[in-house]
Amino acid sequence: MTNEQIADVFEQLADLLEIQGANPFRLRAYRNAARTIKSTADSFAALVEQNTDLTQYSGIGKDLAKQIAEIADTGRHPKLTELREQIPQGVVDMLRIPGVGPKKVAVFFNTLNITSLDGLKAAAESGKLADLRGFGKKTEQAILQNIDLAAEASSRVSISVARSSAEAVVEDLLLLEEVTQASVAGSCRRRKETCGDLDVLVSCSSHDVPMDALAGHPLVESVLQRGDTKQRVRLSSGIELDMRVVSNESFGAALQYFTGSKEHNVVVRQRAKDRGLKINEYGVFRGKDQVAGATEEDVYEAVELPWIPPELRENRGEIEAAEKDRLPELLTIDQIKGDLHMHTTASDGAASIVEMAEAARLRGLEYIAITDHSKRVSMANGLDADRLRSHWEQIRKVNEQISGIELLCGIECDILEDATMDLDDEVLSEADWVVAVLHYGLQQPRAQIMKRLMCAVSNPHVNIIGHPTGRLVSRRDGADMNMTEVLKAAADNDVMMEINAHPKRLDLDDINAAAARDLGIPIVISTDAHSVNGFDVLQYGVDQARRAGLSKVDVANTKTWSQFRKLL
Ligand code: DGT
Ligand code: CA
Ligand code: CA
Repeated sequence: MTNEQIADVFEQLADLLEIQGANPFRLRAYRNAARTIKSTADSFAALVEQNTDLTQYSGIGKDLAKQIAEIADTGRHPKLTELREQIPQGVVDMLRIPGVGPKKVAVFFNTLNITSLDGLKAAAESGKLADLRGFGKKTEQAILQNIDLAAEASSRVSISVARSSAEAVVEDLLLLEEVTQASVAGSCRRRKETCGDLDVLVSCSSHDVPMDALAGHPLVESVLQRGDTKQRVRLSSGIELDMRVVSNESFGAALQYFTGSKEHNVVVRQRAKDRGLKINEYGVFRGKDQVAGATEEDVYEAVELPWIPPELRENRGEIEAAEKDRLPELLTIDQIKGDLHMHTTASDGAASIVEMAEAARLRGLEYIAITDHSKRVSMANGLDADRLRSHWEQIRKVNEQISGIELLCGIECDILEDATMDLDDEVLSEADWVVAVLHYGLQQPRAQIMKRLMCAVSNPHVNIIGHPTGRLVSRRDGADMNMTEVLKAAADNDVMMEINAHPKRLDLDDINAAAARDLGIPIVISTDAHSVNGFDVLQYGVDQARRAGLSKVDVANTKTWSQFRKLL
């Protein structure tokens, strides 16, 4: 169990208990514990294994320590299982509607007996919500606006949840003596930003061995279906997982087939047909003879193509590129040398400058930019010019004292609703690195959003636009903008574009990042870390860049410090 997974159990518990109207102190205890677990660098599962006293961590008492140990050992929490049986999934799904928390959900469930998103939509449409105490027309409208997005989201999970669960299952299957090969497949292997379900392939002489192991796996809540070669289970996180057992001779063909995408596979199958071959999940056949199928490489070779990285398999030009031997050499995570978007305790981060710098150095980074919030984000204790200057003073001091890593004095500066920058040019001109971002007024009309972005792009001190669209994956669409125009202006003004690596953002997305690359705009993949663990999300940004077909040369923070300094 990762810290994130353990924290997630407590967050779910708190939400469900709040829907039930539990004591606020209890809820707060669970939420505080979740926060502590998520922002601690040490693995709680490992601490449990070493019998470490967990009560030394803030917000964790004896009782919670016991619960953590149980979750780490079994992957389960009896109270959570009990609550899930009492509260319908449809009620839990309502929590995904932006602006709807457990308190509102409790009212829908307890007062109106609504148990599904459809039911909630109907109630909103007939004006029933506006009549509730503490609600109004405005809330009702907001719910109606966001409910479809929530309905879609409730059936898909973020790539971060998908990857950590699927990879944990595969790792454990590989420990079985009888299992010769195992791999993640499906959209998770293609690193899509969300996954509908997880797909896992195993090659094994016995079918019962991996199936029994999966059924008893700590992440698995229940077995939904068990056939001869396929088993479908539900994980405690709610997502479902398909495992298929195949033979070694078919492993490559099955991996190719179940990795998809369907669109990619349609073209591959047609190429097989054109060559008098037949391709399916068991292999590539000429008549009755199997000519390929043990590895993916030989499946592609049979249709006269080089192996194509899974992230590109969306039928978006990869087959043509492969045919001409022009597949990009995709970026890898070890090529990233700097991180240029992060927060400290000066605004809403959990760690100090030194702690962030040391954590970054430990991860092999050569340089970082500390980019706390500007004053408009008062909720996050954003900095005005005076505080910013003294913060930079601190950063310079740390930079002198610490070796092996360079610190840049940066700022995440808001682009205000009236199309001006939150901080004056004078102070921005003193920064090493300025990330300009939209946080507020994302609902403004396109013309105003464009005016704001143009203001930022044309400002001589702005280096990069951070999370350019402002979207939140499955939760909120980005601001209304003409991305092509924005990118052209960025290219003309030598402004870079960020891929924000946080799995909730992934902004730019794969398509826009490819468009930026095509215009020659340097891309920077940054974590937006708010704690030392925040650096962990880098992988998701790299995945998104790979889906965009980006190579090392396209990504500015692959440069070494001395090269990057020249770019600045
Ligand atoms: P998801 O789960 O919605 O995020 O997306 P995928 O791509 O993981 O889709 P899934 O789980 O339905 O199936 C996994 C892969 O198996 C899919 O990418 C391609 C292959 N596959 C599944 N069903 C079919 C089918 O009916 N025809 C073909 N050609 N391929 C299929
Ligand atoms: Ca899938
Ligand atoms: Ca599936």
